[in-house]
Amino acid sequence: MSNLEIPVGLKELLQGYTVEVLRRKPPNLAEFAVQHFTLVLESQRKEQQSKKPSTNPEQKGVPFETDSNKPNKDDEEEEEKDSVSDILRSVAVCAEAYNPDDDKDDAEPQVVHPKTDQQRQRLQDACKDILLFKTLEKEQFSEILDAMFEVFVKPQEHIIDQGDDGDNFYVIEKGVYDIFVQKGGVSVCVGQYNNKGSFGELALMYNTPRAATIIATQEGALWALDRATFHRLIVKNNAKKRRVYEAFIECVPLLKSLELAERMKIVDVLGVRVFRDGECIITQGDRADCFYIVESGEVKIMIKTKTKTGQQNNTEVEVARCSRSQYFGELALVTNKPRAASVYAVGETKCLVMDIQAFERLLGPCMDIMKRNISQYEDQLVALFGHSDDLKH
Ligand code: 1OR
Ligand code: 1OR
Repeated sequence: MSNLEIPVGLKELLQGYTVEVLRRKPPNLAEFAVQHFTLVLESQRKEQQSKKPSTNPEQKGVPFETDSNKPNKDDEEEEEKDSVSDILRSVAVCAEAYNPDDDKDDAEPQVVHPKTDQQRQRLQDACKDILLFKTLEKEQFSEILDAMFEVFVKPQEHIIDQGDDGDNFYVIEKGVYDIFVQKGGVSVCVGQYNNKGSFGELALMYNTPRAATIIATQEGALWALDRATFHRLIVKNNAKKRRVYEAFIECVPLLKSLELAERMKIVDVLGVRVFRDGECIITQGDRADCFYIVESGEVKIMIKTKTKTGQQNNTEVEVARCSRSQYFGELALVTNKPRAASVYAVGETKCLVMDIQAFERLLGPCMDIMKRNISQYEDQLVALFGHSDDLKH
């Protein structure tokens, strides 16, 4: 035993693994060991590789260089025009698109931006209704809060420019932000965020260029989440969400005409909210910002109408109910008017929720069906109350 030699580096290697285990508390130690040591090996190889003049061939999703796939001279000259970091970036971007379930992300170091209690409280308030965070486990949500950092913006500042690569996802703490989209070479304002909501998720989810330009109209405060953490936690969670909701979303009559890929994009941006029996989900007269699909339970639609002399009736009348796979909350979004009715949960009710920007972006193809149903509300209103002023405003 005395002549047993401990190989150089073994202690550090095992220590590194032990520290990561204690820090991350993985559920499966063997699986985590494979991930951890694969990363160690990769970084060792990268280190060796970076001493060579060629670009790094061992990035995620890139084949090893062999005699048969070595770049030819022309390619090499072309590549030299780009900086190594540009190439690595584009490699990472391509690879991400193919591998939402790749567990390598899990072993990436956790980003932590320390915050004061007051900052954390403000951050928590800003994030409490963010739909993309609604289906996360508590632990993942808390990791996201740790990773977010504060960004203060000035009037006219461009937070995002259409066509750029995506760096961060943003949650609004305060401020008003215009959304511009290029149409036929002209930049058109297609919407606005008013002191709440979030933006910048699309480029990070789908590895696409930024789809819109976002400009602050006044001084504002945002919380940003870096691309890697967004990928590690949100994109991963979305893969799970797709598995859970694929079958349900297929059964929603409103969405029948959409392609599978379009339905999956809806699932990606959906949040889930659970309401207690009797809880008010929508209040008549409020400004609208969301659209709902009932996943389980039931809701009742209640209306306070005006009398023929134009006075508001204070008693609410039940006019309809929606249950599993039916939708509500579209009317105000389509007509750009205040909510036409109040909506209450009947028993515990679970709804899938989509924000107005996603509604406009993704539900265009379903607009005809919604409009047809809206004209039925009007007929019903006339039948019940003798006029349809409350829907038309
Ligand atoms: P992103 O990472 O592409 C720009 O960066 C962000 O603007 C985008 O993520 C969304 O979060 C946000 N179409 C595309 N992106 C939009 C839109 C939008 N609205 C907000 N964003 N449309 C406007 C819907 C009101 C559709 C325009 C045709
Ligand atoms: P919203 O955004 O106005 C309230 O918020 C939601 O209630 C509304 O969208 C519809 O989705 C839903 N009249 C008005 N809103 C209705 C009605 C309705 N039914 C469901 N909603 N009528 C019932 C017709 C069967 C007509 C009233 C007599």
